[in-house]
Amino acid sequence: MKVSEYIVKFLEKKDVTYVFGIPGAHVLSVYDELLKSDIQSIQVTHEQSAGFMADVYSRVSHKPGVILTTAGPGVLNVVNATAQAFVESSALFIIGANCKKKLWGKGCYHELKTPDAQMNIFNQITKFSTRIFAGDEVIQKMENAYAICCEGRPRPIFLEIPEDVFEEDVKGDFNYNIKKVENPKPSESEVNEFLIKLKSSKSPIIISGGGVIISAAQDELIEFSKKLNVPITTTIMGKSSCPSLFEYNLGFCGPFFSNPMVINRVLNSDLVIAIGTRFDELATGFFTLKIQGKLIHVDIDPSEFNKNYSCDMAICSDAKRFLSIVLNKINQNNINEYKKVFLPLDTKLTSDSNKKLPSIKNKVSPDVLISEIGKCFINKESIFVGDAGNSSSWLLGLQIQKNQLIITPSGYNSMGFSVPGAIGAKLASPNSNVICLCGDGSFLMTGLELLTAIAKKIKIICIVLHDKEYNMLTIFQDKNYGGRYSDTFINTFNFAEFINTNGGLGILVSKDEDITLALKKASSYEGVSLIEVMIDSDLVPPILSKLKN
Ligand SMILES: Cc1ncc(C[n+]2csc(CCOP(=O)(O)OP(=O)(O)O)c2C)c(N)n1
Ligand SMILES: [Mg+2]
Repeated sequence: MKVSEYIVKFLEKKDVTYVFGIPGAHVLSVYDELLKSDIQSIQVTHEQSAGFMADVYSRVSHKPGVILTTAGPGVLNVVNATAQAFVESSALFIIGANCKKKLWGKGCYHELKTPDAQMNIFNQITKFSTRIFAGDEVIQKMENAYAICCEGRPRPIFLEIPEDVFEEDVKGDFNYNIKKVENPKPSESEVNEFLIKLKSSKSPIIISGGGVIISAAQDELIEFSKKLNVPITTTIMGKSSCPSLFEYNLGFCGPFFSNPMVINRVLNSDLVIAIGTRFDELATGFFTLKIQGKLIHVDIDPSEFNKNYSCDMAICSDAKRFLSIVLNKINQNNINEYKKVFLPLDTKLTSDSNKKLPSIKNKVSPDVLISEIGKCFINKESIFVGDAGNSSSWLLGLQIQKNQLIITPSGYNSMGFSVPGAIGAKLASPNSNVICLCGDGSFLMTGLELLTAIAKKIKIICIVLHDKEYNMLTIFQDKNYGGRYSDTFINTFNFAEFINTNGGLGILVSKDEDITLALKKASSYEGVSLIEVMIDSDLVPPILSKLKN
C-alpha cells in the first residue's frame, strides 16, 4: 500500500468525516485516494479558511479538525489560522506536503530557503511537528502525532510529508496502536485538600474560562455552583460556559468589561476557584483584576500556573474530570457542610444592560441587533461565531442559554475567523442554528467562503456589520490619536447583492425595525443567507466604552 492510500485509510480509522484544504501537485495523490473514501473533502477558496473551519469544527466536535495542504504556499497559507488555534487551544491535525526529498536544495518548485523552513515555522505555533521521511515511518509517526493531537490541551500538530514519500510503500506493523492517554485528573489528596479549603471558605467564587467549554464541563459547572451556592464569573473565552441568566452567573470578571460589583466580589472573596483560564490580558481587564483571597487554579496545562497570579493551590486537571470527581465526593458527604450563602448582585445596579443603545445616525444600532438575534434564537440550539473587531465586542452582550455557544477569537484575534468558522461549526453540529457575525473588514478577508457553503449546501446565516471602517480601530483613534483616522476607512461593496447573485439569499437592513423580519427570513431559508446591516458606527460597544473614556 502506498503512503497516500494509507493516510486516507488512517483517517477513516480515526472516524474523520471532513478534510479541509485545497489540492496542489504535491498532494494530488492523497486527493485521488479521497475519491475512494466516504471522507468529505471541503475545498475552500483560501487555505487560511481551511484552518479556521477546522479550528471551529474541532472546538464544537471536540475532535481534531483535519487539514490537507500542498507544499510552500498551501502550507504557509495555513500559518495564521494555526497560530490562532494554538493560542486559543484548538486541535488541528495538519498534513502538509514538502517538495520531493530527492530534489531538495536544487531550486525545485515551491522550495523555500531550506527544506526545514516549513517545519521551523510550524514548530513555533504547534504543540508537535514531525516529518515522515520514508514509507517505513508512516504508521508509527501518524499514530503518535494523532495521539498527541487528541490528548491534553487541544492544540495544532503539523505533519510534513515530502511529495515523493506519498508514493513509497508503507512498511511496518499495521496493527500498531497507541493506548489513549487520559487527560489529567486531580489526585485524591488534591481533591481532599480542595474540599478542606472549600469547606472553610465563607465567600468562594468561580472564575470560569474557555477550558470549561473545551472540556464540555458546562453541566458540571452549573451543578457545582447550584448545589453549593457558589457564584460564577466568566472570562471572555468562557462566556458560554454558563447561561447568561443562570442565577449564579454574575457576568464577566475582567475589569473594564464588567460590572464593578463583580470585581468587588472577586476582590473580597476568600477563595477564588479559577477553572480553565490562563488569566490573559483580556480575561483580567489588562491585568487589573485583583485577587486577595486564596487562589486555587485548575488547568490542564501546568505551564499556565503562577504566570500572572500566584496560586495557593495548582491542580493540573481537565476541567470536566476535576468537577465531576469533586461533585461525586461532595455527594457522598453531607452537602450542607459545603453549602454557602449566595448573595445576588443588586439588580437595581445591574439592570443597565437591559437598556439598548439607540442609533443616533438613523442607521442600525448593533446593540438592538444583538438583542434581536438573542430573541430570534431563544430556546433554539445555536452557535454564534464572532470575528475580530467590534462584532465580537457586541456579541459579548448577547444573552445566551443552555445549548448555545459563542465562539469568537479573543486571544490571538485574527480577522477573517467567522465565516469559515461558522462553516466548521455547522459541519460539526448540523442540528444547530449557526450564525456568523462579522465586520465588513473581516468579511473582506474570508467572506468568499460563503461560496464554499453554497456549493456544499451548508446552511449558515452570515450577518455583516457594514460601517465602511475598521470601527474598533477608529474608536482607538478617537481616544488616543485626536480622531485622525489614518487608513481605517475601507472600500466595501454590496454584500447582500453579492450573495443574491451567487446562489444565496441576501437581505439589506438599514433600520432597527427591519431586523426581526430579516432574521426570520434568513432562519427559514434553506440555504446560505447574508444579512447586510448598515451600522451606526458612532455607537461604542459597552465593553469598549470605558476604554474610550
Ligand atoms: C488579520 C488581522 N489583521 C489586522 C488586525 C487588526 N484589527 C483588529 S480589529 C480590526 C478592524 C476590524 O474591522 P471590521 O471587521 O470592519 O470590524 P468593525 O470593528 O468595523 O466592526 C483590525 C484591522 C487583526 N486583528 N487581524
Ligand atoms: Mg467595519
